[in-house]
Amino acid sequence: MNRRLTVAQAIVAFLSNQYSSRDNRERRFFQGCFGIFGHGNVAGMGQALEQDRRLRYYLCRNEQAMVHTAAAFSKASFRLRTLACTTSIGPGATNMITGAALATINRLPVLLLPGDIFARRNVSPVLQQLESPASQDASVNDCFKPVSRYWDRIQRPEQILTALPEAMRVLTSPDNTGAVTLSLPQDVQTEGFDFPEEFLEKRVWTIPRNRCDRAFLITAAEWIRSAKKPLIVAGGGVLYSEAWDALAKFAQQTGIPVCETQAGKGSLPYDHAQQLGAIGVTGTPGANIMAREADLIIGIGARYSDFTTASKTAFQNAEVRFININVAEFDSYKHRALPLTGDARVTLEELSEALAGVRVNSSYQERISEFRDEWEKEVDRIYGIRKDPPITQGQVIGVINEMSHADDVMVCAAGSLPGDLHKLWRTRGPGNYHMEYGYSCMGYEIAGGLGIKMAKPQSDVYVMVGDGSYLMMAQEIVTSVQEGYKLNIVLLDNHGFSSIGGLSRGCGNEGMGTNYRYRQGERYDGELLPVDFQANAASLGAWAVRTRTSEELRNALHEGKKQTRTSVVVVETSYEDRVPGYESWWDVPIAEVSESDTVKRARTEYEKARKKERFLF
Ligand SMILES: Cc1ncc(C[n+]2csc(CCOP(=O)(O)OP(=O)(O)O)c2C)c(N)n1
Ligand SMILES: [Mg+2]
Repeated sequence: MNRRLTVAQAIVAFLSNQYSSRDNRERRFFQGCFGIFGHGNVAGMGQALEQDRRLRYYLCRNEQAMVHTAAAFSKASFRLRTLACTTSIGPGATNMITGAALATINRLPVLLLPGDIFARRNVSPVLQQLESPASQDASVNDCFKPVSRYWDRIQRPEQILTALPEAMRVLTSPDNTGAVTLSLPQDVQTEGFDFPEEFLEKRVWTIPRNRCDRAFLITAAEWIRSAKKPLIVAGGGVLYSEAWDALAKFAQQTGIPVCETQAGKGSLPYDHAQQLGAIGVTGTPGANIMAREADLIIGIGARYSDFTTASKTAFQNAEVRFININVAEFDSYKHRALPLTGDARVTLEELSEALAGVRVNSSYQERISEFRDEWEKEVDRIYGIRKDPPITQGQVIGVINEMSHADDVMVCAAGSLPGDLHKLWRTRGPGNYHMEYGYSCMGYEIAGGLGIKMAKPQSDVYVMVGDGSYLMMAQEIVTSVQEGYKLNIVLLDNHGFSSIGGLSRGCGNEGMGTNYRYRQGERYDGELLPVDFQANAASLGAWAVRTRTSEELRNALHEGKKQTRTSVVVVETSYEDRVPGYESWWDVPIAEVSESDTVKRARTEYEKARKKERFLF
């Protein structure tokens, strides 16, 4: 039996009937489809979504933002669900490229359906078409290729019969997932075809828990047994595999300490006895000192970005070896590791069994406890700093952390906040800490917060956003109000880019372009720009208030919590007061040639520090 549908109608029918399943829990894979319509999709995908309401349509304000929302939705769902995104051709399509890169880098499934130029070609060039004298087979949508894990252009209706299953395979693949882009020429979207009924029936994609090679597992157990100073680096894969209980058991049983990457934070609660906190550039002293000395690193679901490896200076023991547990073969081989290519949960369970009775010695455990105690005191100290307005960022983090519960979610992405939060946030449950730090994309915060709230409507979502990020992308407040997905947004106003200002000065420069001030001749040395964030947020439909002291902030947050619509609490924070770095380094190359003494000095320091970098090949 066939059903005559347009290509767009068949896509909507197909997507609404796809399910994922893991551990015998089944869920609809697509919660809905975001979209902004234009001539490139309104009569195709727009018509189909209007007619077939099984795939719920959501209107947003910006195409980049909707991809962030989809990525955050999938991250908060541990990659077991996502959202689709449809756009018009041209700028609507290319607006999604940043979102696609973010999703692919963070290994998060999102399905992108940009409109594309006519397959028929006779009316070219159409509005917004990129013309090429070299080929008629080129459009701006080709820009999605390097940032997509699967890319296709649908030139004939029957191509979706093979393209959509491929798209689903990649989206639900723990190893391969990321952005999937199906470019849909605007004429093809509307073409009718007799699609087989079976193609449109319910289909369940079972997400596997692959097991690693048996011999490698035995070797890994031997390596762990003989290690004197083992350390676990927990990455995002622990959370995506829902392996937190298996990790807690493994760490408890073996006594091996655990530190966490940005994506892996929350793998253990902050008060777990083996928890050393953040590792790397934005790490804690305990994690970084123990990483430096470790003779065995067990990386679990970690990509080893430069923030985690402190630009390859984190692991200084000449004898250090790596065991990498990772669903992706690509990651499991990093640092010449013994590759346990497989799912984090089952691999940890198997390792626990293989290591029954094996435990680190008691002096190693004491060291962990000492580092833990010292670090908790340091967090208390930073949370407890009392300063006249403008208050410190550490104080703000403390206030929000103390208010929030294990099921709530704190979301952030860029600026000076990620580093401070990585160190200071006391994570109480998996998913409680949601940091987008693969792409660290300014503008993810509010759009991402919306996706989290859609995935976890019962939880309070706290969006922490700098003034720079807010000015880049705040418009999805309107969408949150429209959809009744309430966000608790805290906007930290330090009048510019504190992070990059600090970095600029650290590189011997003067912080050009990092303050929001009036121009005075060649410099931005004038008065602060009078941006009224409270009025701005209120104008978008939010309940908004401005605060200065931490008491005012606390009261406003409680008041904001009572509101039914999205609240924005603006708090002025100090540009200068920063949480220090601990026992780490980040490679940001400094000018080798300069007339400035401060740059020259920074370069000398830089050359010295770089000597610690290792080639872990
Ligand atoms: C889209 C994007 N553009 C540029 C950057 C580089 N960048 C990182 S942090 C930052 C400034 C962030 O300012 P703000 O949100 O006010 O946070 P603050 O540094 O003041 O904490 C910039 C420009 C980025 N991460 N993302
Ligand atoms: Mg700022």
